[in-house]
Amino acid sequence: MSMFCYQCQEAAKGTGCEVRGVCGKSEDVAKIQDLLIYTLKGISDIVVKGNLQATDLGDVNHEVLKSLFMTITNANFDDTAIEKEITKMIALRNDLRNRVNALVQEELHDAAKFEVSTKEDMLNKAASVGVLATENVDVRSLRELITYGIKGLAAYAHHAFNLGKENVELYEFIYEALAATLNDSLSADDLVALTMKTGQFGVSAMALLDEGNTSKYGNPEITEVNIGVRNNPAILISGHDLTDLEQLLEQTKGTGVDVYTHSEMLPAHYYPAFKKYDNFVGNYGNAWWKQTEEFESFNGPILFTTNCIVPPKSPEVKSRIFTTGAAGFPGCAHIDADENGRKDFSEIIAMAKALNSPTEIESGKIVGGFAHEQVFALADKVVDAVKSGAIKKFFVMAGCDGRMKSREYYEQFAEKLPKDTVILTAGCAKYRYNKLNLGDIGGIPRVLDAGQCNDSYSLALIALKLKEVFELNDVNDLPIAYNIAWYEQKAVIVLLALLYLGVKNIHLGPTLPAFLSPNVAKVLVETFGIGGIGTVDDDIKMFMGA
Ligand code: SF4
Ligand code: SF3
Repeated sequence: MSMFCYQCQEAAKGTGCEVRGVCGKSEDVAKIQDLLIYTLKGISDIVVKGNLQATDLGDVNHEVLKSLFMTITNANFDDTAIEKEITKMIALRNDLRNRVNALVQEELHDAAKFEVSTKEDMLNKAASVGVLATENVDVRSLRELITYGIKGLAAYAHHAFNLGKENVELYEFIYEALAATLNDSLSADDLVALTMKTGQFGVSAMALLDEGNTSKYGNPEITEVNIGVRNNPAILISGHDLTDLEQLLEQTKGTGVDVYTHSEMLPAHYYPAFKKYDNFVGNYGNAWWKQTEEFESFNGPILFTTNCIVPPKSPEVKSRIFTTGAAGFPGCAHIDADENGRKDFSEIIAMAKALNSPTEIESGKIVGGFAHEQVFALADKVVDAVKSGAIKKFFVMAGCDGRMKSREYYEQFAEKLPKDTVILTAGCAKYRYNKLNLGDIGGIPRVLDAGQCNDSYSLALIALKLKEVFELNDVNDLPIAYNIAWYEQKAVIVLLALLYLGVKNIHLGPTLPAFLSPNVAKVLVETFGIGGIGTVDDDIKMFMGA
């Protein structure tokens, strides 16, 4: 087998990509991503066995976050960039190894000691350290579930770090968890317990990012976002990093170049701090997987701050794509930060000026900004609507969108839900129904968008607030159903976070993860009532208790 990856919902045949990723990831990229993860596990082994303190590790902590982020689905396809990262992380790893005594050094795992110098070495080494290196399918399943949760957690911690927020306990946990995935003495029960702990730290990571975003940019507020276009040249910004957006807006203001958000950057419009930019004009397009055609008609340059990149088919579109941070694509210009974190986007701005303005593909507005503070401000209205029976049930439909036809389920589900229900959403899953005219209930829109996937944290806070208001002991007694769509590893950490918070009976679709072995899936079903999806009509009946 040339490669093996089953970390996302679109894994080939529902079991795993073995020749080339459905996402477009090549065999080489898949393998060296495996080797990068193995290197990070080696670093973690040294930190844990050597009892090193995360506070003393300096840059290692941030580089580990970035490396993990580079391996998230659709973040980085650039084998050269990943090779460089491996070389950098091996050097950092070796420095750490020299800080622990000889006895500890003797106990270290191969991941903490192997050496590679050429790409060929890397590919050879990668062949023996990937997912399938763990033979027991249940142990493999739990190790990967933890690793994918850690990838999602690291992505959120990386954004928080960019915003100047850190929590050393997150780093400590990342090392603990990654080192545990190398430890053959741990039982399946130990790994299940560690999975729950991953959810606990997932909550902390999302809380940290929420604090970073809201302390810097204010609390999201109800906002109408234009989905049409203006006649100025423009830049499209995609991904999840708000600090990149801020720098782009600062550098484009007064230049005559407009900025539009794409996919998961849409919720940036909800933050008060970005409303002062006259050139921040709207959102262009839909969820990530539609970018191939939408980037054609955008006409201007596109900046990816994170996932989800779809490999561009047209050389012309490719020449307009730029990446930054953990994102990367071979042949596309990558903009690095200087030592002060400043990124120079002048090349993108110059390109925008030389190109046509975007071609309009839609018009009108969408509404969002229902993060925790905004919903708390409406709490009386919401509580009254529940008490009077005007709102019968809330449906948390957060998560990711994807290209599988089976995801039409979510659009139909939203459309067919009874009119006395409200959808709470976050993440790019919303593009399946945020342009449908689902109306409102006494002024409360029937789709409340809290923001990006990480803002699922807001949805959890809203649930906890409602539990308090209704004086309930158990969050599961609320009239809230969970019908979540997943795709990549950030959705994995969101799921684990919800499980940690005690949420039961979450339905996950469009398919259950390929990385859940039958026994691990059984534990999740029996302990947490996790389920898949069926037909729209049957599921609505089931959720409404009919
Ligand atoms: Fe396949 Fe998903 Fe892995 Fe890409 S990320 S190789 S689509 S399982
Ligand atoms: Fe979407 Fe990639 Fe997951 Fe942040 S942009 S939710 S899939």
